[in-house]
Amino acid sequence: MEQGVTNLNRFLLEQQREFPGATGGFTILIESIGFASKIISREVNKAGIVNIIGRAQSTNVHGEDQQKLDVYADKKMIQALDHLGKLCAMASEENDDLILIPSKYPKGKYLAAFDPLDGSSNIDVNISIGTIFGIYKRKDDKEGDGCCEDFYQPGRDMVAAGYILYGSSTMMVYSAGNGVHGFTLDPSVGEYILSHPNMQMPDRGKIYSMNEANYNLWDDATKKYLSYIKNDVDTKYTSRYIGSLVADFHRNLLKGGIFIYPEDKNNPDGKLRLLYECAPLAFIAEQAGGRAVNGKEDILDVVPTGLHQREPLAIGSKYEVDLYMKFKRGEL
Ligand code: P6P
Repeated sequence: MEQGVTNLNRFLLEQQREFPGATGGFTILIESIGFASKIISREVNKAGIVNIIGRAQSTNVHGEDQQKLDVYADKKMIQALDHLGKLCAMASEENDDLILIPSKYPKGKYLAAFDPLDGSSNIDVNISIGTIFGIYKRKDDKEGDGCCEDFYQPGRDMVAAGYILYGSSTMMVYSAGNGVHGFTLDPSVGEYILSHPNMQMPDRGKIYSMNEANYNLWDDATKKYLSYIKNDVDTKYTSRYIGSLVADFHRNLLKGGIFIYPEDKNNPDGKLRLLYECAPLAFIAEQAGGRAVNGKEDILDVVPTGLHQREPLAIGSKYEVDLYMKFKRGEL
């Protein structure tokens, strides 16, 4: 009998069978993130219309007041995850403090960190944006509420990470440490369909993504690296910079290349957040054969000391990232 298409649920169940001890908790978590992303995708895709015709009413059918899309996305992620009994805490770019699980719900051993809608300032100009997530497991065997310190573990210890790209199509890309897999949303049935199994980042690329407006703020090593890349006449690099991290990363994952948001004179730790932006994408990059560094060490070896810690990021094809590290170490 022909197998037919593989949707996210089927893929997760097949993956789960490869882990005999699996309880299915992780599967429910990823499924639920998938559900939240479908709701977010629907809102993102009608944002333009809302701006044109305005909302029919000031509140939606659930009585929710009109909100900024990133606040809306944050609420949908929390609502999709807080009752599952799999999490003991969440951390979100939209919430300064740790998000605890309401007392009426059971708690679990996982921790979820996410940027619910990265690049939301691009919505007004109809540029792709994304949700980024990382799933950690509490290190101790404590029960009950998690705490900030439970998140202070190297990204290498994540149990899963991924993103949803709200672009020309909506795609979920995730890894649970067993390769990187991409699913494209079929809106006609509301299912994520496996479209990119075992994604591999090209060893080297022809694309660099950097906001060169910050050039004068960068250190000499970064300036020398960019000059080297630009003068590589054999490769003939091209510049692509969308200003939306998930979109820039996703393109480089498929085509090869490097994205760099380095530290600069005004931002000694760069702009991007370690816990729910750099680390989850670094997890994906390494699983796909690429690399991610902060200019000194691999992103996945950095232990956070705060939920919203910023970190310089250079991420993409191994060749371009290794070369960047040679410049940052003064070897070139
Ligand atoms: P800049 C979007 O605001 C974001 O957080 C990332 O998605 C994006 O890569 C970066 O900031 C762009 O920052 O300073 O170049 O506009």
